[in-house]
Amino acid sequence: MHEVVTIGESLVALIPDSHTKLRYVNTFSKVVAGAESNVAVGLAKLGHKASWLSKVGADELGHYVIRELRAEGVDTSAVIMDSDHPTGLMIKEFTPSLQSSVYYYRKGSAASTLSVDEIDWDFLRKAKIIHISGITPALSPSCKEVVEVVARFAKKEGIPFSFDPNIRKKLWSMEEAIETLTPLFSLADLVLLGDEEAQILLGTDTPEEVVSILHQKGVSTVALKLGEKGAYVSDGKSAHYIAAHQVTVVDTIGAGDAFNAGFLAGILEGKPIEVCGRMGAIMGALAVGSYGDTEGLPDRSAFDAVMHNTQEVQR
Ligand code: KDG
Repeated sequence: MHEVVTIGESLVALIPDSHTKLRYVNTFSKVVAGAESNVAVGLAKLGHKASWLSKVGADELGHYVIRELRAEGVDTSAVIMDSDHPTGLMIKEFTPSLQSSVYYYRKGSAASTLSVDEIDWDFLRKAKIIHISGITPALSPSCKEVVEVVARFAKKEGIPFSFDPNIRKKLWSMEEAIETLTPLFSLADLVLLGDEEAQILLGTDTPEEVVSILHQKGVSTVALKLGEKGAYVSDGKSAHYIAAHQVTVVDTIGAGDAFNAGFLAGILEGKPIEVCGRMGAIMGALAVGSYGDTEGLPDRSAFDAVMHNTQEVQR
């Protein structure tokens, strides 16, 4: 049994040990990255049953990804190992001012070859929520088809489909992203998006307008992530501004996925929408305090300590 199934590519990420151009870096650490597996890790750390469905290469990096995700408590039983394609790789770069960049080496990766006939529908049917980000359809035509077919399957089966557009400009053109991602809103029950993405896909980043447009498209629950300004969340009955939780920022990559994990944990626990928003904001803030995407995420007791000591979340 699983509560949330996420589908998307995980990569091995190399993190430089110094804040300079990659040409001058000699030492890297390796961690696992990937928007959907980040959400699964965040949920598992909070005590929820999260599964990650994907493909990795039948190579050392593929074994590493599976081993790490399992160690964090994520179910990887549906992951396919592919002998013909490699595990994807990305390298982060930090400028002296801590601005992060990402370089991808993922074209033709195992995950990008995932196709509809490889999906285990019985496995998906057991989910309480299916979560996918807009990175997955950007990977290849077959991945795009997987996302569209899974979203329609979720609707037919009455399984809430949670969608984060996660626009990655390095993976496709803006036109392709808009054309592919916008129709997915109408198939989603939960939409978790950033304000820049709202501007690109919906033509506005005004929180009340974003929420109203998405509710009109049939989305029941919306979380608009506003970065250092917090979030705006709505379930159609009430809407709330959620203040950001104060932290020292080291690397902002992964914050959105961490927010999603906290928010979805709140939904699974039947919490009021405002509390789901606070859970998301706390998880998002804790993710930016470390260089990897998920290393800063708390386990349940550490999370509860922050949640309960924080009467008013301030920045
Ligand atoms: O949200 C963080 C992700 O962007 C990162 O972990 C890598 O999934 C990734 C991607 O494709 O950019």
